[in-house]
Amino acid sequence: MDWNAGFGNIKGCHSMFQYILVALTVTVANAVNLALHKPARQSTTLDGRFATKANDGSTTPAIDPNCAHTILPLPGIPNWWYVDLQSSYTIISIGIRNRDECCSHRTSDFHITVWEFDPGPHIKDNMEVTYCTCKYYAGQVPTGRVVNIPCTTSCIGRFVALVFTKRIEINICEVEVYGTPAPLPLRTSMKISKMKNKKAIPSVMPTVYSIQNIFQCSVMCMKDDQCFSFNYKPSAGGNCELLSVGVHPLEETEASSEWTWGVLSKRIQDVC
Ligand SMILES: [Ca+2]
Repeated sequence: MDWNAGFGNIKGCHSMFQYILVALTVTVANAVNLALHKPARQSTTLDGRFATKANDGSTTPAIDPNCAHTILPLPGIPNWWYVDLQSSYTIISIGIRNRDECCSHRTSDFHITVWEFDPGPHIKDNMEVTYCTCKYYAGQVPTGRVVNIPCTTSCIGRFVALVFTKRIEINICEVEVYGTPAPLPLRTSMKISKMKNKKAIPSVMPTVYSIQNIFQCSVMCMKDDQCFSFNYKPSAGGNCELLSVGVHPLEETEASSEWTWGVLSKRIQDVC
């Protein structure tokens, strides 16, 4: 896993936090479906029911010729479907329609993830740090119906991937994606270094969050103008500690098999 590859181009004209606030105030009403007719891909394909059938604009809830269909995955390999929006957006919500004539239980229990970079055909191998989870949808999408799922985390990216947790074929009749254009590029970029098995020791109590993955911990740090580095461990509760400039000298670290220390080597700067 190339940590820096996942973060080297995180940029924004204003602070990312400002844009997130704006994005959250935008309603989906009259919004454009960003996924429509964009390139799509899925883990496997059964009988010509390609990934693009899930964003072809046909919302009829019958499998042919309207819906995408994969085969049963190998054990330990998730089934997935994703769309390339061909530009970066702050994702606000998605809509997903289930089939109605058979097997509707298959469209259930999936992560809606947003990626800055193409997750490629080996999503499982890229799922440690390089994406943002907009929402985990637990349960089944109602038979033949569409559900609109708002993101509970504001994610910026170009690729929206549904990653299913059950080992089962997936059928998706239509996916719609809504969002707002991502922040304009900055002239400066950010680099984050990751040091595994190490934890920075702050001189005062750090700001602590419970975060799903290390990517989100790093985003929290980027949103905080005072954050200089962060400690993260992959467990529940208080697993993301944000450390401010001046709180700790760089050499004050300790060895720890649980923690990873991430350091921002360059701050995002507003050039507008
Ligand atoms: Ca369709």
